[in-house]
Amino acid sequence: MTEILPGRPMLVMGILNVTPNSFSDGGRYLDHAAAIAHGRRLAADGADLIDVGGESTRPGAERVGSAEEQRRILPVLRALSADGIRLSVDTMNADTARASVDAGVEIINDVSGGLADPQMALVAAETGAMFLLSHWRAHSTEMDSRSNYDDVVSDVRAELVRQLAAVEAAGVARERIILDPGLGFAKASDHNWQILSRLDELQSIGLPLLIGASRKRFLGTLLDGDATMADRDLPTAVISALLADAGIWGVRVHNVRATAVALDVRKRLGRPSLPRPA
Ligand code: PMM
Repeated sequence: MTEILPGRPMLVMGILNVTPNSFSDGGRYLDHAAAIAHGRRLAADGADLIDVGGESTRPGAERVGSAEEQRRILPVLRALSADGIRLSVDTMNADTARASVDAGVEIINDVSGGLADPQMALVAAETGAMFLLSHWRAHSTEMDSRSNYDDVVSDVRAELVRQLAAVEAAGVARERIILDPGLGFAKASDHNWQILSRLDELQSIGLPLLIGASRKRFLGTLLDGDATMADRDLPTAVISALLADAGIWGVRVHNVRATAVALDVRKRLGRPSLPRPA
């Protein structure tokens, strides 16, 4: 586990949503065999770690129960883990997080930052998994109405610091926590751009940052109205390269190949090299 501890080079997390309704890949990998095959492809494309989720958090999405969530993801996690592929789980349910760690997961990626399930921080503490703590205000059915900020960066920072304290108080070691501003979660388009342009204010908290910009709605504002989801991979990859320059710990992306190429371009330009985590 030490290879992905904070302070290491930028990590590329590949996204695998085993859901019928995720905004960009919903329904494509609901079948276990298709999901496992895609996970293997992402790893071959250069993902350091695959983030597997069984519940969509797209705006408006309804919750699924943790039993169904686990039915979707556990066989996929077990198969990828048996291949030696490193894993995180994208879940807001503590029992799913625990079962996923048992299946070989190293990072609990809770987009609610421990707010949705009061047991989550305790499970993170007990299992010793790393905890990816995102800024979050409300579930998908109401998050769009919660995007009111005085100053989005200061407010997100303050709320992250507050939740960080709560998670630490539950016993999660600070050195096992990674922060994420939660792009698209209770954020209007311009909020996401402001966060990306002022990441140093979040880095000053002193913990590693992971950014999930991939294919999100705000990138669509750069593109023609008839642009496809895949068209958002270009701005996503550009952002990945710029984030590497900014010293960001990791990115969560759908198109791993595009981000890997962007990082290679950076390297050819002589920017400080980014050896991949082992
Ligand atoms: N975004 C989504 C899901 N999980 N996890 C983290 N840590 N950060 C994110 O920005 C994030 C996430 C929504 O995107 P998806 O439906 O494409 O997975």
